[in-house]
Amino acid sequence: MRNIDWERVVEYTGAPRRTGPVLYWMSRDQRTEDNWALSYAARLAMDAGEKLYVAFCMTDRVPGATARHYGFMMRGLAEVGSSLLDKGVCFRYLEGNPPEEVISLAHGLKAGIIVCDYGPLRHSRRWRSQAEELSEVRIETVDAHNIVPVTAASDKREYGAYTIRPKLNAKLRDFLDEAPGLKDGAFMLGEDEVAESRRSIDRIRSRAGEMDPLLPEPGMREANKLLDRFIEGGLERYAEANDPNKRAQSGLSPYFHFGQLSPRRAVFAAMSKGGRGADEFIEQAFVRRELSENFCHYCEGYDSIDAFPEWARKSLEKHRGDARDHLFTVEQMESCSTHDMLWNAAQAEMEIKGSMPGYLRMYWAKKILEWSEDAGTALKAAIQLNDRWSLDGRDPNGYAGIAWSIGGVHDRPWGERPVFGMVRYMSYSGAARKFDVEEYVSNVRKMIKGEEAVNR
Ligand code: FO1
Repeated sequence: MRNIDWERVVEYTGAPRRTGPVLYWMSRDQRTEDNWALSYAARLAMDAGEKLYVAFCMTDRVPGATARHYGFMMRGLAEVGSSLLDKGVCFRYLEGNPPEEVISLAHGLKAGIIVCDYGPLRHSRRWRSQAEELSEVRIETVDAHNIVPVTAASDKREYGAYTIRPKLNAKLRDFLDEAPGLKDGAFMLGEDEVAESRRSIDRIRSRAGEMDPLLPEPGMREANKLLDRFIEGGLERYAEANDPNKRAQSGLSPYFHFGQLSPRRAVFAAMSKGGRGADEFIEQAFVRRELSENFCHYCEGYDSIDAFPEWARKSLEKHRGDARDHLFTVEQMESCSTHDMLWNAAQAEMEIKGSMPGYLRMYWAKKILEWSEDAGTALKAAIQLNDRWSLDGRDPNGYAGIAWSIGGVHDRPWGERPVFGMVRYMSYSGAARKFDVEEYVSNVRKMIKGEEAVNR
């Protein structure tokens, strides 16, 4: 493997590496293809003539996650387990507090090193630091999610897409290689390890529960099929993704979020195809996504108003006392019962399908600012609704998108106005100038009827 992968090791503990099997603690990048953490762990094991184990620990304490999220994730994990079994790698499914369960497995296996995949969010960081306290086994964390590893892209918090874009593009070629797959036969499993893997896969399947027919089909295979369809038929329409009625979204973000598809593979496919829509998709799936990663990596308060730029925080504070035409609680918003039928439709679509068109995400969050007593309350409400109802909730993309909408993160000051101050304003009439609002609302109404029909 090229020495470039060393730059993908974004964190490691001081403990020296010892002999013994290699344990890949899978969490964010739940796939066996194009996964640098898996490739790195496999390389360490092969070079040392040691076994490779992959463990995933399920915890029901991930903030705001619901049965829909677990159902989508667990189905994808069952596919991961089977794929690892085919490649002679033992897969262990654990349940409980991840650091404790993984460390006790590592000690049981006498692992010489633990490889993690990198996630910038608070709970992922906490798991890794707890693991380090619980064990003296060396832990190395690989950035398998970003094309340009987050610490290689920039060593500081970036102001916006315009500052990080040149840095990302300058390194894109260096990091565009596909992560080497596991060669068949590279690893062999004993009888008992095969049985162990099968037991793990069965337990995952039993916990996955019923599949919600309105949600996309999860898993690596499905993700790759969707990517192929999108690149072949949807990419050129992506240029009009701002019109919700064009249904031009890629639909890939839940697969990115759960790591079932590597963003690199999607961006590389768009670059290879080129033409209309390719640049817009690359901007979203590469530049905007890795800007949000930079935001969560360097800004601990990625879900608080502390993350807002000074101009926005001051301006929102100055207009904190402005009269609001409407005030809604999270419950009222969740029941899609505001006065704004476009907003209600977007919220309803997210509750039914687990996603809403990209343009409406910005409108949706900005209206929450307009209808909340202050920016802090609005931020909390938007994050709560997004984490609960969006299939790709709890993702750096979501936190950065909401902080952009409500607190001007990665944006610039606009003309001062009530409530918003100098944070960019979006209006219903502005939306109506961009697309046929009536058409979008009536399509969502049909979706709701359809849903009622399904759930009858
Ligand atoms: N990762 C895990 O290692 N174990 C889990 O039980 C788990 C549940 C989960 C539920 C919803 C969701 O959106 C993500 C979930 N993840 C889980 C993934 C993990 O939280 C991600 O790696 C981070 O959110 C990304 O930084």
